[in-house]
Amino acid sequence: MTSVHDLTYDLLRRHGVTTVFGNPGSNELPFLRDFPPDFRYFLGLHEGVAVGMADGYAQATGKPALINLHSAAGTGNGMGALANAWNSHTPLIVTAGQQTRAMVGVEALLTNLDSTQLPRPLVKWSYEPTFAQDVPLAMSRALHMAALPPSGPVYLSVPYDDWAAEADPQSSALINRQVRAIGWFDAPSLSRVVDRVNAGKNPVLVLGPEVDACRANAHAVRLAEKLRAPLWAAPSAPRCPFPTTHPYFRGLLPAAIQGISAALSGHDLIVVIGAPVFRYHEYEPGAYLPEGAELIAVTSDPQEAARAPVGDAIVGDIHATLQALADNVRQSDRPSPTPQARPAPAKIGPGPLLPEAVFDVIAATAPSDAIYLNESTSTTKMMWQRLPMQEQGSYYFGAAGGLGFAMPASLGVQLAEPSRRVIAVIGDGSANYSITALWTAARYKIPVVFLIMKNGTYGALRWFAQVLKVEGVPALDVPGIDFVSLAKGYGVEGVRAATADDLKQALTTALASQSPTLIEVATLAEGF
Ligand code: TZD
Ligand code: CA
Repeated sequence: MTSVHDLTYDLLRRHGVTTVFGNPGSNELPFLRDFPPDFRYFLGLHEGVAVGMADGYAQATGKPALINLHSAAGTGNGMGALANAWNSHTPLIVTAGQQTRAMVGVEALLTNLDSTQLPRPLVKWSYEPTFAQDVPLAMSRALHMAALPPSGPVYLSVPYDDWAAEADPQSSALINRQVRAIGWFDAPSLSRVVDRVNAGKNPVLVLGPEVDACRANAHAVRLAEKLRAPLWAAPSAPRCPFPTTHPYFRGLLPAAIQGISAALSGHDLIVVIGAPVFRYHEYEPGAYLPEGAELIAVTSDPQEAARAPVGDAIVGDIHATLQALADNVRQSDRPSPTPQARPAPAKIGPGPLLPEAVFDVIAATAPSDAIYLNESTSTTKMMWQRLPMQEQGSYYFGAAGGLGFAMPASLGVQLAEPSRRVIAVIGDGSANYSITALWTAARYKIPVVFLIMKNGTYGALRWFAQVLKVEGVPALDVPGIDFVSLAKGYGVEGVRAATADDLKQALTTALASQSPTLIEVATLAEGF
């Protein structure tokens, strides 16, 4: 006989899903029994770390990743990280062990009450099989649902006695099933878009994370160059869709209604690809678009298309759309957009470094294909200005703004990209939400460089308090955290850098190492 357990592992294997991220409890032990040698398990000491790692891994591989959490409490601990995964369309299969079927009714300890409701609304689909033989079908459906566009997290709760049950022999047919979404343009739809783009007198492109996620960055460059259109990264972009060193690149759009229309003013056509219109943050009421501008958006997500307050939208495959546009738009003879001035090197005085100076040191020291994770919340704009990000998959940021993403996600990205170096730039506030990721980095020797920007405060909140004109808010400072000691406690090499030279030296050593390193650098909290 074949057990539900063995058939499910065969199914996962066939989908190439042989990496499990998790934190186990008693309900999960029957799933993890006789863990096959061709599978690997990465233990997160907190579920936010397990989900964040899987998020980074799935985004960097472009494939679904499997997570195994402990019942309701484990799911709850992972929910903050799930908010980020939901917003970045990350294909994740979150599984959780349910109490054994015979004891769910009496609500024995570790019963996941209303299990399918718990992770909503941060999953596309949520399910608990009604009998053991339904588990392989449920897992098959979860794998397909997570990956189909718009991709995203799904949830599967499995009573622990199901794994030992005998599988329905017909379930083996699931193993070879393929389910694919294919996206292309029919000729009339394509020529309608191409005609509109060609008709633009002064178009501008706004590119979002989906461009990077579907590896269409090179088509984006081709499109921009054919149109001779300047180009912005979408507001709050959690990935970098375009080489930041390209002369047409303008930067990261501000995340405010008024700020966006100001930045895009003068353009008669705004073409948004792979982003919602728009992911705003601070509220600056005003016109959604500059005077006289039209907008066309392309997204894989019907919700994003439907909720945009202005413009037309196409729901489709981002890679196919960018390729078709780049192939079919007319080569413009407009003058090329003038390159933006590079920021001047930051001043270096005595005492703590300006954060700009930290980025200058990183830019001068890191390899050109380095991958950056950002969770230094008050320095995002200068990071985009100062760090060269040229290759696909060079930048990741928690897509819901939920802190605790970057430390674990950097581990997942590094596992997916062993030949590139991963540098996670993290604020001294943000570093605490998933600090136990340090242990996982040490345990599995994942050579991420954690660079902690220590300004002693929740800088972004101080800035926001100014925006909102609120005073007297308690709890905005986080002084006195010794990250070098924390690193050592979790088994990671920790160093303190006080000057730009120290930092360069520490970063050079860290990048030459095969093990993780944490570098703590004191920075100035400017303007707040
Ligand atoms: N909790 C969670 C899970 N996510 C959040 N985004 C916040 C709280 C609120 N928050 C922000 O949005 S930014 C921020 C907080 C607490 C300050 C982060 O401070 P930092 O970085 O030290 O990491 P800066 O550069 O000093 O802002
Ligand atoms: Ca800080």
